[in-house]
Amino acid sequence: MTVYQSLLEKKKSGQKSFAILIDPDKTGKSSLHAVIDLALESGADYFFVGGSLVISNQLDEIVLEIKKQCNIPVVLFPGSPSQISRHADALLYLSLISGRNPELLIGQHVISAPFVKKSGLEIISTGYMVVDGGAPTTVSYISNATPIPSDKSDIALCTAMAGEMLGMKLIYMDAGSGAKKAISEEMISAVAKNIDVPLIVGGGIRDAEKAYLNCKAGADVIVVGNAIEKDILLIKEMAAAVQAKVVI
Ligand code: 1GP
Repeated sequence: MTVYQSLLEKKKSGQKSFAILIDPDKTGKSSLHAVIDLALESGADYFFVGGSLVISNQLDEIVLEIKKQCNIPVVLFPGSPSQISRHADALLYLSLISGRNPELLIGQHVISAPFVKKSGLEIISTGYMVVDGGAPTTVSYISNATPIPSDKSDIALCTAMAGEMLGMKLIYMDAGSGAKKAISEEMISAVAKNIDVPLIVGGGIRDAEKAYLNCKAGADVIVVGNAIEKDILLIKEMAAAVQAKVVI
């Protein structure tokens, strides 16, 4: 089963997913092993690997190490076309639909298309929406694009609807890694009610309660990176919150 098929199956059965974001710059081998052990123990669904800035040369090594240790699918979440490892299972092919920077909407895709196609990776077209996280984040700075204001749920829902109608298979709403303020449940719910494709939500999620509330609001996949880097044991709590039956 492809990664996208697994996402669709889970959505159909109302099952939520928990994705652990691994930033290759911040992850050494020993901490990676500890994260993998906890991910297996807690039933985490995916590893997302990438970041807005990847300075180190460790991407392949990290992906290979995860693949060696477990069967949890590895999904690339690239900040630039250089962040591609053919050893991963799938690639979120991100177009920054919340911004008006043509390079991140289509420009970089054109330049890297032959290379991406040759990688043999499962390519998942993803409408990427950056939402204001209360202060500039790396992604909001690097993308050179204005994030969606955090209280403008109508802009978010129209953007997501447009992305879906353009044929994108996923919508990823992100307040940016380490965001001061995570995306509100109100905005998540407005978007979730208006699209049929799976909805990924991340950025600034620091506790299990917020992970649970985001699922209740309609997120299908919760992505957490920063909080886990600070306290690895959060993996268990977060996974349990995401797996908890959401009562609506
Ligand atoms: C960032 O959505 C991810 O792009 C995860 O954010 O690192 O704040 O959890 P955090």
